[in-house]
Amino acid sequence: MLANKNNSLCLAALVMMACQHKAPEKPNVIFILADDLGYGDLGCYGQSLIKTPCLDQMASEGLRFTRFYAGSAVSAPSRCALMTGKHMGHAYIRNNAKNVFLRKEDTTLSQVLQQAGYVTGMFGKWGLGDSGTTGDPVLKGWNAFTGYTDQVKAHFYYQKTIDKIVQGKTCSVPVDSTKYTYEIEIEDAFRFIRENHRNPFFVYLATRIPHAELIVPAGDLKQYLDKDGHSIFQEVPYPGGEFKPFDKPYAAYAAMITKLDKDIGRLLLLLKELGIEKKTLVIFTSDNGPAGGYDGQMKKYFSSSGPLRGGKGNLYEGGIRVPFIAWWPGTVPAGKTTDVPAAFWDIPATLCELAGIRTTTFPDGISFVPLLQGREQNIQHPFLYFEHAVPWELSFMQTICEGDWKLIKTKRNILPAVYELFNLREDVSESHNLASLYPDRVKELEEKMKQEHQAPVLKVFDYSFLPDAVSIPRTVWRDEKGEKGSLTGYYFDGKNFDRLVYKKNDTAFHFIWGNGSPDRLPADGFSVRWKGSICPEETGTYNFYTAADDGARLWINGQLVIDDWNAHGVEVHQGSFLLEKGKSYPVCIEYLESSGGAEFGIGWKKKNIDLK
Ligand SMILES: [Ca+2]
Ligand SMILES: [Ca+2]
Ligand SMILES: [Ca+2]
Repeated sequence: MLANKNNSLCLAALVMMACQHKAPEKPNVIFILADDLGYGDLGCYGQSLIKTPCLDQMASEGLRFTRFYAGSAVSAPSRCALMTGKHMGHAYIRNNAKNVFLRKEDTTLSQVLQQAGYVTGMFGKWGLGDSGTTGDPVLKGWNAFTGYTDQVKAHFYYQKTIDKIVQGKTCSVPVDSTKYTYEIEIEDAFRFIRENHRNPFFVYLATRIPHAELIVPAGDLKQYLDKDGHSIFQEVPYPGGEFKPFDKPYAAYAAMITKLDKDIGRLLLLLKELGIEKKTLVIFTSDNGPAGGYDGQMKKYFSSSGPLRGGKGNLYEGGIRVPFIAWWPGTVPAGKTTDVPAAFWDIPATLCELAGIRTTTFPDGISFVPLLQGREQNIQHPFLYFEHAVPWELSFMQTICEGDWKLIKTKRNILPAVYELFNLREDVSESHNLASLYPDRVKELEEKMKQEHQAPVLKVFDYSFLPDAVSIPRTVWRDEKGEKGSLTGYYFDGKNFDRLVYKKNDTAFHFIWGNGSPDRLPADGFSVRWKGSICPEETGTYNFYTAADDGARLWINGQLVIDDWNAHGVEVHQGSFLLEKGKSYPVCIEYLESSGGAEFGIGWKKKNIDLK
């Protein structure tokens, strides 16, 4: 009897121990990704004009990161980093581009969580693959989806259809075109959480708010209007273009953020109502820096980048550093901040660790579970690497952040690369370039940049073709009169040298007019011709390069060396010519601006083998 009693006690103790040691329950995860919301757009990050009481409350109950980085400076690559756990030097998708989708071999966080028993739902903008492609949400680990697979379709809030997974297929289904489609996504997300709250679930709420189109339902706009219905902000009305004209875009932007804020407040209440708040990690962040409204200027008005320089589309801190709040009552410490640097490619590693999944799928990431559990983050990235191109200006930016130091290398068309070195601790707004003071540090960081950058699989993301040409020194130019140091320029109204407006000598040939134009010429439809001769100081075959938006032509000694007389965004063209030292060769350079942006540059690079 006694022995038996002891045995049963032992058994009870063993059962209890077994219970204590069983794997921790898989937490639910709700990952909220705002679109183009800046580092300074939330009250808890210093915003004073836009109201975000619920997110501020969430931050006071959770952990606020002050050095969290998005995957990239624009949507698609940032989301690719988030889903595939790869930084921009390794990622498959490295920029916004048409018809580029995740491939079969690009395993996503959602696929891994789904395989581990999570029910997965995505609501909002996907942007990594349309229906029927290899990046289709159905193939990428989603049980449920309501939103838009296509990034451009996702710009519009009033539409006739929305994309959904219906019976295992992603299809476009009709919706009430008077309904703000963001609300449909939110309703479906809430429904999904209610229906699945007993399972471990993963919700990716990729809200399209506050990305353009800047429009909200009247009821939401009202709080930013005065009693006469005027915006309380100094508005810059939008005349129309991609979207309908609108006189209150600033109020709309603020109202979109406050609307999102309110829904997040409701979401946290829902978790409490369902009794799952202690087993649900909620993260709020944004996919890249602020776009700054239709004119790009609105971010100044709202200080959407906070103290940071730049915004969407560049690699200054304002383009990539984003708000990041983690909330999980009882697990994530309340009311704390951390300045440990982390980035989107750490998310898969982190969520997999929380879910008890061991995987080698996401090697670029480091789990920040210790931070979420209020512990010391002992393993940190030695540095973070980013790259981003702006195709229409042929510019390619790379950056590496190592501790307090940040190096940015910018290559633009045929110009030599520009290096900027900042100390983020002393100069968070990146206003003092220290590159010339610390050449060794620049070299060392550039070496690391090279190692992190793998050649992209897709040509559209490859900028290695940009030549390292140098400006042609003015000492080789002779004007039409044979005077050293310049060429004679003729500036014409019209695309085909129609009407000479004036003549002036130029000494350098890199012009970025943008939407402007040279003095007294129209913004669109002008042409320039430079004449004179070139008198090289060394004999050799020279590669000449033009970078022009739109066209350019180069003649040397009556021979057409570069022939690019077409209307297009900026393109680099090249041609070579053998020049002998001391000889003088007649030169004619022509430039054409048709419409849109305007820029022109010419450079050269001497070939290694000289023909003496
Ligand atoms: Ca975005
Ligand atoms: Ca123009
Ligand atoms: Ca143009």
